[in-house]
Amino acid sequence: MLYPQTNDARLVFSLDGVWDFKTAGETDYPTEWTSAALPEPIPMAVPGSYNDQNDMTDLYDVYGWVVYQRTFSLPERTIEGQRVVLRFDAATHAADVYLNGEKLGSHKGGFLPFEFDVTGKVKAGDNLLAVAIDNRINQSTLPIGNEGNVAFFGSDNAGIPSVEAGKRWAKPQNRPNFDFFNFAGLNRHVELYTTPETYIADVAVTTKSVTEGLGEGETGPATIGYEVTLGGEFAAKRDDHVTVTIQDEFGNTVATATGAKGEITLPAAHLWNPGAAYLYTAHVDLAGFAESESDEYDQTFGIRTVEVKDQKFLINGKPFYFKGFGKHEDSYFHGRGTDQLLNVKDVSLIHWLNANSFRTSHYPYAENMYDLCDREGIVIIDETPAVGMSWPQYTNKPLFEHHQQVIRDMIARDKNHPSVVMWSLANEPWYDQGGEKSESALKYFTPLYELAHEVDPQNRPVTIVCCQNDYTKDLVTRTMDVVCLNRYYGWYNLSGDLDAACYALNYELDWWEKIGKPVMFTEYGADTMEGVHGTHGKMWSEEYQRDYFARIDAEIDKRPWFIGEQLWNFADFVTIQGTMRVEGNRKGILTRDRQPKMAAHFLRDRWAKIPNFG
Ligand code: BDP
Repeated sequence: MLYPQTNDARLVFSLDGVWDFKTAGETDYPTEWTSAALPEPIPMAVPGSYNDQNDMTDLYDVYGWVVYQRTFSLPERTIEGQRVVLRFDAATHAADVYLNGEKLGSHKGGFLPFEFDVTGKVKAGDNLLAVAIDNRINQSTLPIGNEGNVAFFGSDNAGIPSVEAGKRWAKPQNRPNFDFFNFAGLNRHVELYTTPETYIADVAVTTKSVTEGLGEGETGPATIGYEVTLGGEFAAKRDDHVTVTIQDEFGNTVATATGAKGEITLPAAHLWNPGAAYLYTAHVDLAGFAESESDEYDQTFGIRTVEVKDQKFLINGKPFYFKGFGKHEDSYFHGRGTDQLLNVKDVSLIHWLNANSFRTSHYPYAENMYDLCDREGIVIIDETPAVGMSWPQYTNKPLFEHHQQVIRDMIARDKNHPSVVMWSLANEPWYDQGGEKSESALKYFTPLYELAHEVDPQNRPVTIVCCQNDYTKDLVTRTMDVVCLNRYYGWYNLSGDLDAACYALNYELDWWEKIGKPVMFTEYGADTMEGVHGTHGKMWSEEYQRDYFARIDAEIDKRPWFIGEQLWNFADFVTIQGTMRVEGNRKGILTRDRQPKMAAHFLRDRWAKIPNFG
């Protein structure tokens, strides 16, 4: 699905702004709210999570449905004879969409785009758009929610003997099987856009070969492949009406090809490299017999290869070392709402820290962050929202099918980003129980691993991020292209004892060495309250976090097949309330308002000395 774009053939209308909003029921919403103005609505900014936008009601406590509404009008001349599409960059977690009282459809999953063809349904003049959104998560959604009275930190009924069997005193609430707060709503942009009736539906660009070993600023021959998919009535007959023009960073044409599919060799190509991005544009033209059949689209791309070989992660044939973190889309007031200013700020901090990469823990992020990373030479591990899984979900067929869909949609959306170098199928599925339980996880994830390889035109490496576990019984992690470890030796395990933590880590790493795959950290860290200090750096102090990274990092430095360190977390973030967290997860090396803790300075110095390649 192409990101909407305005050009000679297309027009985008933003539907961002202040919408009307109302909380509805736990399991439903009044149907009249979808066809007439909402009674006594409150204002709600889009994009943005609704949870932190109003102080008269506790929107952190919403469980179930809410309804968003707005009106908009379009000049007739802009939509006449055009295909008109209504697009949501995301709606978290499930949505029913109504235009002028008619239900357009539903979508499940809170982190990927979906759209509806509204040609003939959208009118010139006033239109009423209503979106009902459900924030409930359960055993068949991604991410996973617990049902019943199982809480992530703390519980409700447990341990209260006077509670009658089956009776719940606690109010119904989401019980995420993960710690980040379940921010919901229209977190991302909403747009209407037009295309001609016969249109460019998709563009995929791949790198076939590059000149390996090029230094920064050097050029050499490279071959790229492209495939354009057309949509609309005449799509089948128009493949030979497609022209692709490749433009360099300055907009100069460097090559042209005709036909919907082909290969192009550039004699002097600049490669996209971490820390040294170079972006080309594939300008795709569809020439029709009539204006309604003529379309165009600009797809940016980078020329680079990615491959796992001999326990190394190769970008353009050179061994890459990941320096960075897992992040969250999380900020004051916006919740998980798209915030370009914050993205720009975070990217500047990534540069300041001398980091080169991050993981989109624990869901695909808004597209504009990937665009920024393409441009800034930052490497991304792109993760699905499959967080909190465990047995018996590995035998849940509807969940498996949803997981397949999410993988397809994520790769379809992000396939052209040079910043994306690896797919993560899931975060910390619990699968080290042994026997039939471990086997069922292997049966569940093997086809997903194969699917990711199959649907990615660039065939990037595929991984799964595994939790602190009995690695000898974990059958899945070792089958991935890269072994990604979330490890908390010295925090959740062997808490406060860094000598023991280093010993246990080495013990485990000796085991992984025999597996023969490249290994990296995708999480390790320690909760740290800014301003807490101590001469001997005890847990929660800024000294402890710094010493923790210094000690653990010294151990991984001894292992040449250790291909990267992505710590947990870039910044503090909000979690569900509970007994384990004070104002959220404090493992950030930055505070939630992006100020550095002591460890950030240590890592900045460390990462300055570790090159991207080597
Ligand atoms: C890991 C999870 C991550 C948590 C982290 C923690 O992958 O989402 O925030 O632990 O507890 O298990 O800090």
